[in-house]
Amino acid sequence: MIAEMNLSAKAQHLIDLEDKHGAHNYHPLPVVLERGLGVHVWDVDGKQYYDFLSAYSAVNQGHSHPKITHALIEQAQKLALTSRAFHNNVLGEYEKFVTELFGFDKVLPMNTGAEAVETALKITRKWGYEKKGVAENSAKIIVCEGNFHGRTISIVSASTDPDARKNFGPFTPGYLTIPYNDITALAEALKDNTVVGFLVEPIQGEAGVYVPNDGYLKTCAEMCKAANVLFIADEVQTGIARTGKLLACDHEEVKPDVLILGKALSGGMYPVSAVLANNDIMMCIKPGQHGSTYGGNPLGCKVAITAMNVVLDEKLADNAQALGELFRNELRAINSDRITTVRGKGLLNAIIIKEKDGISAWEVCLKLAENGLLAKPTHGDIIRFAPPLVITKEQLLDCVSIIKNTIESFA
Ligand code: IF1
Repeated sequence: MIAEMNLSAKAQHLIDLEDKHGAHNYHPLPVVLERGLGVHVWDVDGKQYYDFLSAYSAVNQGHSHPKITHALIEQAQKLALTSRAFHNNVLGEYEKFVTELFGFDKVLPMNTGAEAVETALKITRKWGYEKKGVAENSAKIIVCEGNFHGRTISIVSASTDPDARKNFGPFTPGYLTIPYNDITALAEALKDNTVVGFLVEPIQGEAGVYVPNDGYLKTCAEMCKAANVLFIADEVQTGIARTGKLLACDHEEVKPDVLILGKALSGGMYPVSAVLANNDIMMCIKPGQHGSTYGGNPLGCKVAITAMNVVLDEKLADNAQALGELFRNELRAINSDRITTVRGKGLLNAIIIKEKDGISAWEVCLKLAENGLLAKPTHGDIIRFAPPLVITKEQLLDCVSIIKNTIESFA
């Protein structure tokens, strides 16, 4: 069993600094990165790795993409932040671009994924009172077991993960929790006419890349429509080409009423998130009722336009679709009883590692790092594999051999 990696004094010093001065709200792999380019990152000792986490799918366009980096620098030298107390000359251009790209009347710009989810919850409640006519303070939003939507109080109030919730109460009321991938449970929950929205991840990321049955999203969306309930898709992780289409909902030709985007919307360069909806929903929000100091700032807007153009120009959705198929087929061909499951869509994938002889997913990830590939274990036995979407076939096959050799090295 490998308990520790051999760390240089420099790396150890930097880890010690974090340990001493930073909150212990994470348990990272013992790797200290200082540079990234495309699918690669380098640690402080110059060792090169393939990045198979992509900052939890924020870096779909690859690290330090030259076009996005250039846009950031150029705009930063011109105008970074105005607040929304004044107009700026990039916001309108961005809003036109992003609404046309995703096919909605309006966008509400925020910064982080959690903020965008909060925003979607607020818009949905307001719509529920002002358009659906639900009695004040009684609106409910349906969420799924095993969800991950962020870390704010109102979002962890919708979580079923004990770590996310324990001792963070009292919680925000107004949620109904149903099992994921369960149409019958949704039908039952929709009978409550105080329900105003159904918030769902097209693939549950944090739960371990849990892909629902084909047709699940489409059926959910139709049922919501029939019940006059907003279908809210959290595509913070699944969106922006990650699963082989621009949006994971596109696989089933589903158009959400409320779309939540974040992460790769800005190519990992700067926090940009967004909520998109049509006028009948979005226009429920009036001046002074919601906002954010940084939301819609010219720097973020310019970066997001550029990052999205990279996704389109470099056909990253098609690449994710094709290489995702190849990747899962190659992983399934690895002949080892340590891998019990391979699943995913596009380049959002996970394997389940059966613990054997004291070797669990954590030890496998340490060995993968040693062999030049970074991935993070989750839930004890799952490893998520989500490389930047700019990865080539040749690079992907190289990564498959690293994974294969690593697994086989445990015998
Ligand atoms: C962390 C997982 C990924 C998200 C969805 C909203 C947010 C997220 C569907 C909030 C964030 C993260 C955050 C990251 C770990 C992570 C994650 F492991 F939890 F599942 F991506 F795989 N909706 N996902 O997945 O966005 O506020 O963070 O910008 O370190 O907590 P945020």
